[in-house]
Amino acid sequence: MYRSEYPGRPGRVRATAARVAAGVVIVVAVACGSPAPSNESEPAVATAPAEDHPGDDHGGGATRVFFVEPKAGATSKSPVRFVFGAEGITISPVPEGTVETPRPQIGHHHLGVEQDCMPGGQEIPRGTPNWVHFGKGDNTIDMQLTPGTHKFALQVGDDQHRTIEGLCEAITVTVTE
Ligand SMILES: [Cu+2]
Repeated sequence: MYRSEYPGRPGRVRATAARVAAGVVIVVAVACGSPAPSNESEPAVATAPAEDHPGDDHGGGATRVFFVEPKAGATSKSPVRFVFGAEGITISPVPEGTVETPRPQIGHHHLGVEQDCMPGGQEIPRGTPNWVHFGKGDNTIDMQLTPGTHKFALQVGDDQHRTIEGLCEAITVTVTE
């Protein structure tokens, strides 16, 4: 009897363990693992201050993005849970198919690992562990990180994954064992 033992790979692909070149950080990106971003169903109304100069940054109507956790300069054990917050802009899944025109006042999160904030209007790299896209509109990720101090940039991009001016925050986090 013919026995074909196919020595193929085990058919399981585990969550892409992306290794940053320098071996500094090992990121286990499970961004797409959370299937229920149901808390995003309610469109956050972007209130433009009616009587203020557009672009002026008054407390009430400020458009900003920020780390809910960890806090800037925090010390944390691995895995580190990241939670992102945004104000004045709606965080929403990227529409399927080719996006001809990005929807105004709408974006999604990106987490840059060992990255600084990017200038506005630039395309956020894809296919690299250095930038995790949260194209489903989600706002949290657990990351395995090596001990040491790491730098993260939380950057909002539009439906074409282009940075939106001013919508970024960068922090450092120190990871213990
Ligand atoms: Cu993106």
